Amino acid sequence: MPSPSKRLPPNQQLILTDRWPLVGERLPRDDDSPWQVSVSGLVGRNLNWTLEELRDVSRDELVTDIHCVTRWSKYDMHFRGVAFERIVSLASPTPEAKYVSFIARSDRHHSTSLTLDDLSNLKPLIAFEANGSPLAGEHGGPVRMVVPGRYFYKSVKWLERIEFLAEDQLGYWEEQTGYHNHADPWKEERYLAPTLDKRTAARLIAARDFRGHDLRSIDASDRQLDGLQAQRALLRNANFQGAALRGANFSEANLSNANLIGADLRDSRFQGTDLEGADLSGANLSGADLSGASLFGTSFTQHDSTSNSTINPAIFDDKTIVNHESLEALTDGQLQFVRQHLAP
Ligand SMILES: Nc1nc2c(c(=O)[nH]1)N[C@H]1C(S)=C(S)[C@@H](COP(=O)(O)O)O[C@H]1N2
Ligand SMILES: [Mo]
Repeated sequence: MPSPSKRLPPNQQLILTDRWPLVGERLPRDDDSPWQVSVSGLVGRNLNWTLEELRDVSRDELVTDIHCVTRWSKYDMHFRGVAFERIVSLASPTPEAKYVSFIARSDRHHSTSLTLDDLSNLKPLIAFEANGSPLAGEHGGPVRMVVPGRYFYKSVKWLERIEFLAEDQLGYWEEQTGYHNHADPWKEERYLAPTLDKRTAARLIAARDFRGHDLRSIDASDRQLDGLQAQRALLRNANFQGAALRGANFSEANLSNANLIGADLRDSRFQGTDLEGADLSGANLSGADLSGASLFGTSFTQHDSTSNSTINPAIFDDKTIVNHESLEALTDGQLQFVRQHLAP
């Protein structure tokens, strides 16, 4: 365990202790057949349990901190279930097995994978209980993976299948949204390198029209983009630091983990925008409309630990709109700041 001062990985924020945000799918597949958890692939023995049988394998405990890629963290979660290493012993993977894919009982057959080496170091748990109660359905109940030491997208909810493989099988988020396949929060392995080529990026920036485009990780820092049209654009991890974005329209866009530090966002629109993990420190939000925006892990100011004070605050005026419901998602420090500076 890292020392207390080093306990929070870089650029993460602590969520209030009584909160546990919901991320990704909300429910398992609607399916009447009995829930089974199977182990297959490159193993000496295929295994197949009912939930009761799996629960009876052991009652192991795991206390761990959760770190979501959208920048919220939660300390000291207590989980109970079956240690993954027991499954490895029971299934005896063959020497060719190098990867493990965890597949969910969900409509999109959600999955994620890890190397067998990482799994033996990280000691994950097949969890049935969290903090003394059965796992809530929305959090992956009756059974989910909990993988310590990786961003939480490596922990599949509603576990149904475990496959031992010779070649990697990229998971849902890794494939669809470009989340990093290694996902180490201490190395900030959030995203793979951008796939967008520089010429396309330059052309779209010149046209100031991003509508509906997939522009993940685009670098538009310090650009003149007043009046930008970016409705429904995919802008995860985009860099708009210091950009001029007066009157820009980001309605229904995805700006998860985007850098908007110091941007001029006067009279801009973020209606229904995903701003999870986005950094708006020092941005000018006078007249901006953030109604219906999702604000889990969003920052509006930075905290300087040396002077223990707030630095680089966002600017609000009496025309800035943020819904009460959206504020619920902020971390404590951010909430206090916004409450103090936003007109009631
Ligand atoms: N089946 C399934 N598992 C999933 C996801 C998902 O969308 N579907 N999202 C992942 C992500 S990104 C996170 S942060 C955690 C969220 O778990 P929680 O909703 O219990 O907080 O689940 C992970 N496991
Ligand atoms: Mo996540």
